[in-house]
Amino acid sequence: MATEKTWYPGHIEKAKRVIQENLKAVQVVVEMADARIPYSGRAYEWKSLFHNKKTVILLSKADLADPGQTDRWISFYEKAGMVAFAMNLKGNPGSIRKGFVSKLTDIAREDRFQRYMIVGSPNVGKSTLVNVLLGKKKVRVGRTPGLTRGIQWVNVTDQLMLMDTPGILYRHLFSKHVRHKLLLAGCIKASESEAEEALEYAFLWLKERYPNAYRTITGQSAEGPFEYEELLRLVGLRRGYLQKENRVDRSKVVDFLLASFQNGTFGALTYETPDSLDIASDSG
Ligand SMILES: Nc1nc2c(ncn2[C@@H]2O[C@H](COP(=O)(O)OP(=O)(O)O)[C@@H](O)[C@H]2O)c(=O)[nH]1
Ligand SMILES: [Mg+2]
Repeated sequence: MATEKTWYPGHIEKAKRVIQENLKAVQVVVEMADARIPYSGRAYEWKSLFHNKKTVILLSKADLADPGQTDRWISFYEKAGMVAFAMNLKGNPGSIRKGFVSKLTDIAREDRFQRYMIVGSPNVGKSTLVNVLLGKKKVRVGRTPGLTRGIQWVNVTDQLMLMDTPGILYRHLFSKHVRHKLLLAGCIKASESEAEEALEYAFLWLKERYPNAYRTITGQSAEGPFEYEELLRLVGLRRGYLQKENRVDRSKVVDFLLASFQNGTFGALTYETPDSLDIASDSG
């Protein structure tokens, strides 16, 4: 696959191995997924990696996701018998700490020493969470997917320890739609052509699910025909991304649009809903 190198750096395989080796040292695995892609964000072997462990789903970046859909996803996971909750990790540190500890202590209550492993795809917010819980900047946080290289243990309190881990993904992300969603959430990098496919996917999704956002971004009505090329041109003209002879600078438009989706500039949007899910094609 042409893009494999960009989204499967060699250290992911090692990360999975180290995670498995350390699983016995924790009582609970906290699986983090971006609230904008609560299912596709778990594009790794969660069944085989964590099947014997208590697993909690933490939907991060809740501030960037559609709150109604976040509630639906929490019910989706709760119906599957899991503890699930959502957080804006850029919010008030005090309430994040309180919320996290109250969710988790219920589960590990029996144990005097609580040890949690924080896992998830690259860029989902694992280090951010650990930093907030620590209350001091001790773990590196960055925009570049894959910044956390090694496993690190941190003591939150005398009784509570966390393990921050590097991001994991399937080696082969067979589903194009899953790759598109991971890209829109900033969990993987991709070639420009794949970025364009993801944008086309995003526009179609918005047209159907978020007509107001679609209209604001493209200047087009959601009832009208869908012309991807025309949308790029219109966004380029509106942003003034022009080259010689007033031709639209396509790669600038693509970069702008992708970054805007990733950063949540276009508003609180969720890229998949429990009812939209094609679960059969989503495993890798
Ligand atoms: N808006 C928003 N940004 C977040 C949230 N959590 C993390 N981020 C940002 O996402 C990026 C990746 O975070 P990081 O903790 O390094 O991800 P990691 O690769 O999973 O360790 C950083 O720019 C964070 O500031 C959140 O809840 N909301
Ligand atoms: Mg990290």
